[in-house]
Amino acid sequence: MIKNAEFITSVVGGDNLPNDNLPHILLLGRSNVGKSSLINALTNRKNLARVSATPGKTITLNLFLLDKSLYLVDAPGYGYARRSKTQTATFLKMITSFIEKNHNLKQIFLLIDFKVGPTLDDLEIYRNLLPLDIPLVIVATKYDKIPTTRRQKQRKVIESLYTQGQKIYYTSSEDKINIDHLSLEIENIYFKEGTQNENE
Ligand SMILES: Nc1nc2c(ncn2[C@@H]2O[C@H](COP(=O)(O)OP(=O)(O)OP(=O)(O)O)[C@@H](O)[C@H]2O)c(=O)[nH]1
Ligand SMILES: [Mg+2]
Repeated sequence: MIKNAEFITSVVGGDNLPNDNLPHILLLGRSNVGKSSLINALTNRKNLARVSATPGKTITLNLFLLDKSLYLVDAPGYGYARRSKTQTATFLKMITSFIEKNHNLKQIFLLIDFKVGPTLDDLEIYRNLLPLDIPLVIVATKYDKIPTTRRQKQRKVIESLYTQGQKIYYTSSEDKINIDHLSLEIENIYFKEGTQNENE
């Protein structure tokens, strides 16, 4: 379980990152998919991910330090960033710079809305992320929004679209479904990185 979480800083790309060499996980997903709620659920805090929310939605990446061991990075939703061409360009530049320059980026969590299913935007981002050499994990959010009897069918739809062997987690920040499993996925990265550092 994640015991401690704090907001550290906002960045607009791969520069000015903390120089502590700790691992990073980047959260990507459409606006409203539940990125901030997921951070709050994982860290067991009500408002952590809103600490840095700037009125007018400045486009930044927000770094949250978990257990002094790993950064969870909240990105603006790409639906929102697509409001104008300039914003799309700014968003893509920021994400590309962050991915290219951040040698501590160990994993990307790509969030999709379980009820809505993957949108064209989601699939386009997925295709762009695949060739990068960074492990990708799919997180299907708002699992509580579909009744139990219809979940299996929707899972099949999602699993048929993400065919490159990515792990898929089905989560609900509202009902705390599989939040513990996703926590373990994160803690495995602390563990791996910690072990690696000891051997260096
Ligand atoms: N039912 C349900 N609602 C959720 C869940 N997670 C998030 N929501 C709701 O979805 C809405 C958007 O959640 P946010 O966490 O703000 O989404 P976001 O991805 O951070 O959005 P942006 O910051 O705009 O990109 C809020 O009204 C949340 O309460 C969930 O697991 N279940
Ligand atoms: Mg948010």
